[in-house]
Amino acid sequence: MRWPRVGILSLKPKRKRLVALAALALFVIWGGAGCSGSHASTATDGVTMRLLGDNFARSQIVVQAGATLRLDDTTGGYHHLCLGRDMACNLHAAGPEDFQGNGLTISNGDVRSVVFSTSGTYEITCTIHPEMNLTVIVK
Ligand SMILES: [Cu+2]
Repeated sequence: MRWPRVGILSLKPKRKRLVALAALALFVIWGGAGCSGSHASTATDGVTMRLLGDNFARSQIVVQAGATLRLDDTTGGYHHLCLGRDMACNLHAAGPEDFQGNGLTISNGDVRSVVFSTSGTYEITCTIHPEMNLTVIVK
């Protein structure tokens, strides 16, 4: 009967430390989220690309480096966008974090903002719609 008591007693300081660590982690996460939210809302300049049901409104768009590209899907459809070409995500391509890897999804009615911070030419594709290729030229 002594074994469990000793075990519980010896765990108590560790649990206190765990609770303190969890509280600290929550504080850091909330602080970070508040920061990124305020940064995102200040980036208001940029250009808009309209999304249609199964394509981009245009196949090419020019953006200034550091400016925001607004993806306006208010009269569009459901899309899955990533860096790549012809429905295939290029998992190693450089570009805005939102489009990297498997990219992002956007639904009819949504407007998403993506910042292109580095000049260059970026290919964006939709993994759902075969015609959906966009070239973003960042100057
Ligand atoms: Cu699409």
